[in-house]
Amino acid sequence: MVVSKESPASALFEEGVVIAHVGQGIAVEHDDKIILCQPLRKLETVAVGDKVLWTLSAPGQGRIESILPRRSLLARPARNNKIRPVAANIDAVFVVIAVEPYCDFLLIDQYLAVCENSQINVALILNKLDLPVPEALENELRIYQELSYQIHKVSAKTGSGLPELKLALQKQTSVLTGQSGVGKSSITNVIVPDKNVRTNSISETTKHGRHTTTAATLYHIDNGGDLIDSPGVAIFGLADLNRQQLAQGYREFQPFIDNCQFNDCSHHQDKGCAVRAAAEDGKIAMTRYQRFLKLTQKMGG
Ligand SMILES: Nc1nc2c(ncn2[C@@H]2O[C@H](COP(=O)(O)OP(=O)(O)OP(=O)(O)O)[C@@H](O)[C@H]2O)c(=O)[nH]1
Ligand SMILES: [Mg+2]
Ligand SMILES: [Zn+2]
Repeated sequence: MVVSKESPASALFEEGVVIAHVGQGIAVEHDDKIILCQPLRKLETVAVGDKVLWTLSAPGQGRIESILPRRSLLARPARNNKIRPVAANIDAVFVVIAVEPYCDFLLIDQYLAVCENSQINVALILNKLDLPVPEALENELRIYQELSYQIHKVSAKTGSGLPELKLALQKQTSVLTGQSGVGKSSITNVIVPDKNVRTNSISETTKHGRHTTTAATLYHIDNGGDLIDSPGVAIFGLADLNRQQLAQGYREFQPFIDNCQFNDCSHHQDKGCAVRAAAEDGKIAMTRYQRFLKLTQKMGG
């Protein structure tokens, strides 16, 4: 509890954690209770995981007065070239992929590159192991394993692999991210059994998941960890990465980048590019290199 000198009318500042956006309001958790809060108008956008100071503005209603310093932040692009914070104080991102729907590796590489640049730990979760795993998927995943990305193989349906995953989630704040329908909420349901996370079946015809989770939500695990289940849209993107940072975000490029002939090498058709040479020599996986090129094009050349 902090006593404010400036606003005697609302002298009691309490600390809380933002656990979700609810309509126009923000759910803040304090002492096992959840208070619906409005942020002060001048405040920058509040993110799930933010630690905030709030005051009671009406019975059962609060006002967020300030956001405490963040130790990390995931953001996504918003209108007017702006960046919108989506999750704060994150220690680890777990990118969930599944046997189905078909894995979008461009999205995976994007998540990995962002985490490499934000000093946030990142690992993969392969879900739906109760279904047969196509060889092409196994082969692509092997590349990530060789790059020392940890892959947790689980089935939310049978529960296999989940006790091990729960251990990896302990004593830290983690985010589950990934395409719609891969099973983020289903995994959350098993790991946080007292939370009734809505799940929906994938539409049989399109194999596209419906966006069952509409807002990132923070849950507590009984082993001291916090888990944020996020919606199946890109909750963070290349928002504030430039081209150099994207290249650094491909961790296997790092030993080659300094050997490129030009400092501003785009690692594309440039003369003397060591990264491209490494991809052609098989020292860098061609699929990863090609996705890098695709992402740089997406960034505008
Ligand atoms: N066979 C199988 N199906 C699963 C498994 N885990 C989840 N599903 C199914 O996959 C579908 C999508 O699961 P969700 O947990 O809603 O997926 P999500 O990633 O949270 O999706 P969004 O909230 O839309 O991002 C549901 O029909 C689940 O029953 C699994 O381990 N095996
Ligand atoms: Mg979900
Ligand atoms: Zn180069």
